[in-house]
Amino acid sequence: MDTKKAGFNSKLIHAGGIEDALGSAVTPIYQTSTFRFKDADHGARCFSGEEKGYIYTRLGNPTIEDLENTLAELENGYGAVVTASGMAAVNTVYLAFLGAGSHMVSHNSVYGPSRGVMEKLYPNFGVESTYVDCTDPANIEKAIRSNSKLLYLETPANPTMGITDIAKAVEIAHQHGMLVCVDNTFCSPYIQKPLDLGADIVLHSMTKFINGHADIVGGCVVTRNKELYDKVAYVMKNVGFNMDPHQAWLTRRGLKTLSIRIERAQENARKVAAFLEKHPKIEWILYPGLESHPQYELAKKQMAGPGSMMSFGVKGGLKAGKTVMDNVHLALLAVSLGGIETLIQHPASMTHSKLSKEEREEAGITDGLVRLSVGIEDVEDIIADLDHALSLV
Ligand code: LCS
Repeated sequence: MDTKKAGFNSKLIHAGGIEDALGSAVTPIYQTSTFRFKDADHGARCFSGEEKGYIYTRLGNPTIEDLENTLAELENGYGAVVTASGMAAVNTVYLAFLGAGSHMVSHNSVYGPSRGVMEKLYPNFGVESTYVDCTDPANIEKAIRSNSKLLYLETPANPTMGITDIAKAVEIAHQHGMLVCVDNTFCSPYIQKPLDLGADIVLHSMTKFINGHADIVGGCVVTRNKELYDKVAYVMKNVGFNMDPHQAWLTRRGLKTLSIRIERAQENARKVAAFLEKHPKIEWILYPGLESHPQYELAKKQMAGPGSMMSFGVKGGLKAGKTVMDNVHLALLAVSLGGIETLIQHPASMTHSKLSKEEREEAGITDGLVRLSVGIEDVEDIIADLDHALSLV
């Protein structure tokens, strides 16, 4: 079925465009490393690009392509590449668009390793970076230098839930000839479509909402046009960031239920956030669906819903937060997010522990911050679990 003009939910189920010869309802797992040519000339034509054909799984595979085609359609992009992890997607973008003498501007609170690798590894290759609070567009403008090539955003940011105005940031970056990449992991294309807001590149850790079942690690990069697609495809294929066909198949299966998973998790999250906001032992909470969120209006404008991620502080700081994390029973004390199960974790000692204390504090990742990814369980059970843990503080 041609799903180009179909609605989002129909795309989730039917997009991909790979049909197998036996008419299977679901694109099969082509668990093969290599593909047989009909004859030597056919092989040569496949390599020259004269004829479209599969050659070798790192360069292309029907199960992987089915997932890539679907992601490109969902994000309204030209094309997508999928990668072995979200970090492989992040590094695909860095390698494709940065090099010796170039400079990147980014938000100070992004996923820890996305910043860590840029500050630790990329200076070895002559790449510079500046991290500022991009929720204030004036800071982006101030950080731009004559050699700035890429504005790398993550919104809502992990784990501070800070929201950057994508359209405004794009306007500023494009005036300076920079490309804009948005890590859309916290939203998925069901909630936010950065390319529609003017961004050039969008990426995901598909480990999270896209797959949604906490059983694979994966990533993807989607681009606005062919020129950018060719650059990310070159890196993915030649650095060898490619995804395995079985992993791609599981991800494509998980993706089919994206809308209903997100709607349910979001409905639960609204209720959990309302519960936490009025709980006497909660000091503060940041959730884009609460009017108390500093960018509540922007979230309403830019996102189709507030999602299911939030962070909060318990009165009594880190010690009190640990009491909560150590006493939940339904929520898993585990990193990752965006799955069907509720997860709770402590960024300062876990996902963002490799940043310096100063970097964390400047970014708002305080020692007392607890991050919650609300799942699709019965909301009464999630609330009772948190209520019990909070009662022990
Ligand atoms: N981007 C964001 C926003 C992320 O949250 C993560 C992982 C990545 C990229 C990297 O993706 P991965 O390689 O893990 O698939 N975030 C994690 C987190 O917050 N807890 O555990 C992993």
